[in-house]
Amino acid sequence: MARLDQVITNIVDIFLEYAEGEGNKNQLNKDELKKVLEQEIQSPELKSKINAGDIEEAMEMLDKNHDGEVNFREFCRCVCDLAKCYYHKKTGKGGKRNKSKEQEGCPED
Ligand SMILES: [Ca+2]
Ligand SMILES: [Ca+2]
Repeated sequence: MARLDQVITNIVDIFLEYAEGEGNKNQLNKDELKKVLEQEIQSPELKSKINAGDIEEAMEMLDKNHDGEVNFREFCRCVCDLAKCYYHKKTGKGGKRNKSKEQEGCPED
């Protein structure tokens, strides 16, 4: 499978795998979200962007329509935001490293 094929199917498969754990099978509740963040994100750089240790905060950040769970659309946005953060880190484009103000959706440490 080509790399983008892989990325796309992975995003969908990971979401579905965790979402069908309990409750609504098309949404991640707090426990499910915590598991995804803990198990599917290992890179410290990305982990620092979304803290599974404070799941209340992570949920608030991701749950754009405020229904208490993360749907696929919200999950995609999260993955996309992480990709953008990684891109900025790698290229130095976008977020300024020594800027005191936090970048929207991509806080710089
Ligand atoms: Ca669920
Ligand atoms: Ca939601």
